[in-house]
Amino acid sequence: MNKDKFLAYVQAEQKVEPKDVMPDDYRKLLVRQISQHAHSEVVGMLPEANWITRAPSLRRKMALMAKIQDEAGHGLYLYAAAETLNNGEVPADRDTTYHDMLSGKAKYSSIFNYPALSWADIGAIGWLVDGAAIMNQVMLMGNSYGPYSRAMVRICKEESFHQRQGYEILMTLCRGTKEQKEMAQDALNRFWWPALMMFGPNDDASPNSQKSMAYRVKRESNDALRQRFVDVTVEQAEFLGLKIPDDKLRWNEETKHYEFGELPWDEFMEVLQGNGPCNKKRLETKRKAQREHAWVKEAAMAYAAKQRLAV
Ligand code: FAQ
Repeated sequence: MNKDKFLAYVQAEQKVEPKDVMPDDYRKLLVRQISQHAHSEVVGMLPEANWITRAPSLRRKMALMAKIQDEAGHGLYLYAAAETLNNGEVPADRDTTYHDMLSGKAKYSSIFNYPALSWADIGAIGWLVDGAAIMNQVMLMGNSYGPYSRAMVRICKEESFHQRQGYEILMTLCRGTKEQKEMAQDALNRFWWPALMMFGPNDDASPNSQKSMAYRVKRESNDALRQRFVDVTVEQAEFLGLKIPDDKLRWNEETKHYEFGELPWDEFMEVLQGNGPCNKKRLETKRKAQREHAWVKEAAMAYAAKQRLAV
């Protein structure tokens, strides 16, 4: 199939499946995005895992553990979806994609390079980080690659629960003591701008967007999704009695959207280059786990091989 025919096919909302013929740059674009998305899910477990032993009650601990376990599952669906694109020329097997993350070659979401310093941060991660992730992922349910699109349907169902558990943590803190409310405000102050940066660079500085939208991988632009996130989140902050840390934030009656200040793009670039507050720590934690738990993988592989021989 030539590229024009392929474009017409996906633009007519037809799904592409693993054995279908597809252009190389479509395959590469998907492997890049799906595997980076998978890395985000598994690195994203780390800031929250830091709070499991310190959750303030058994109920909170159970909900947090369930959420973190869900993120591991999301990573699994996504690595499996990426693997369906492996064709030798464009390597996408799990070991290769995972090692690209461990070596620092492949990216994961910038947001997970920020620390979770207080219990309120766990609320802010659920509310803002999962909230931003859902805004982006609802659009991805309609992407043109079948395995990725189906993985997103399952992931989105679980993300809604994550967002609510975060918002509920903050609601409890905001109705608590003065110190608890201050802790919630401090978490919002630190997570607001990094959450907005999750949507990626502005549209005019986004090198992949045009191709991705033509191939119906991305269905909406970085800026359009960021604007929608701001529009729904400002009102949620008002309900909590918290102030968004942006002096330029105001409702525009004509556009029916909130206007907001310029994002700290220098900080975004630093984080992408590996110089965020936790980049080195996150990668070292994952590398250490890979080294120290290699024997578990080897034992599982040996057991699977033995089972196959027995059949
Ligand atoms: N962080 O040309 P664009 C979650 C990179 S899941 C790091 O606009 P694109 C769940 C981008 O890769 C969160 N890098 O790129 C959870 C590209 O570099 P490359 C993750 C970023 O792909 C919650 C370059 O900048 N979600 O949170 C970021 O068209 C709680 C130029 O950018 C997904 O991955 C960033 N924020 O659009 C888990 C969703 N933004 O690859 C645990 C799927 C951009 O050319 C706890 N991904 N870059 O070297 C996407 O929708 C897209 O890839 C975007 C970026 C929108 C992230």
